[in-house]
Amino acid sequence: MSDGGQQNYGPLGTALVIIPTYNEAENIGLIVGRVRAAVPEAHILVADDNSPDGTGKLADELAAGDEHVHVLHRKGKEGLGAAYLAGFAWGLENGYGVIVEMDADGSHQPEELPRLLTALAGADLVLGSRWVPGGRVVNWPKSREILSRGGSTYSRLMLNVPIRDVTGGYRAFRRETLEGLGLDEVASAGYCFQVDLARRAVQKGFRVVEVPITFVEREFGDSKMSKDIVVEALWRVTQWGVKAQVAKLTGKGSGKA
Ligand SMILES: Nc1nc2c(ncn2[C@@H]2O[C@H](COP(=O)(O)OP(=O)(O)O)[C@@H](O)[C@H]2O)c(=O)[nH]1
Ligand SMILES: [Mg+2]
Repeated sequence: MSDGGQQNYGPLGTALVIIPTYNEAENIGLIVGRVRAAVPEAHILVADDNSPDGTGKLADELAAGDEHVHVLHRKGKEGLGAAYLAGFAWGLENGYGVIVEMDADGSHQPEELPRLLTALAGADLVLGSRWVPGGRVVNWPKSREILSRGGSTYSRLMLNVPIRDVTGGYRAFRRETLEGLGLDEVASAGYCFQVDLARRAVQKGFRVVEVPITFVEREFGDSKMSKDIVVEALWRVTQWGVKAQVAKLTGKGSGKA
């Protein structure tokens, strides 16, 4: 990496903000500009799944004019999890010390990133959290809040992880944390990708800290959340939870699902 070295957030190294995109043409310029302004020393990797609306091309144009912006072009829509895994591999290969997950649609406010990065000084994984005191959601219908809160509570109880917002996708990892999670075994694609990473971090003994965020529902473009993604998440969380319970009861294994 040619341009590392500037560090405003302690000795952890340069941060890479990974932004997965699928049809985010209206958002990509805005979000990249906001990240660049909020955390000027960080780099950005847009992980685009060949968006039909030309998001990848717009990202290329941003990258051409700014050496802090990079683009990973993927061949087609494979889900958020697969895009992140490819982005993590790219970030680790290129020597970044901190890797951040952030949505493209403005729900995760770049202006809050300095707080997440500061918290990483005393943690291995920082979760931007809607459901701890001080956290909140703006412009969500009540039904969506109930689904999200319910999903987090269900996951917390099923998996026995002491995290209030297990499904959130605004996160900062130390590189060593990602290296220690066993990413090769992660198969989850949708929301349960985030649950999977969080439960792995807890199981491996990493220090996981939740920092309150204000999550703002997107103004532009459409959500890619689908019923399939929710069903996948519930099903996998249930499987992991049951496996862990069985292992505990029979005294077999370490309780890892
Ligand atoms: N590369 C890639 N990005 C995706 C995919 N699905 C969703 N995203 C991105 O993941 C982020 C979160 O998705 P979003 O639709 O906002 O989900 P929601 O916030 O749960 O409604 C956005 O930046 C999306 O563009 C995908 O299949 N591939
Ligand atoms: Mg969104």
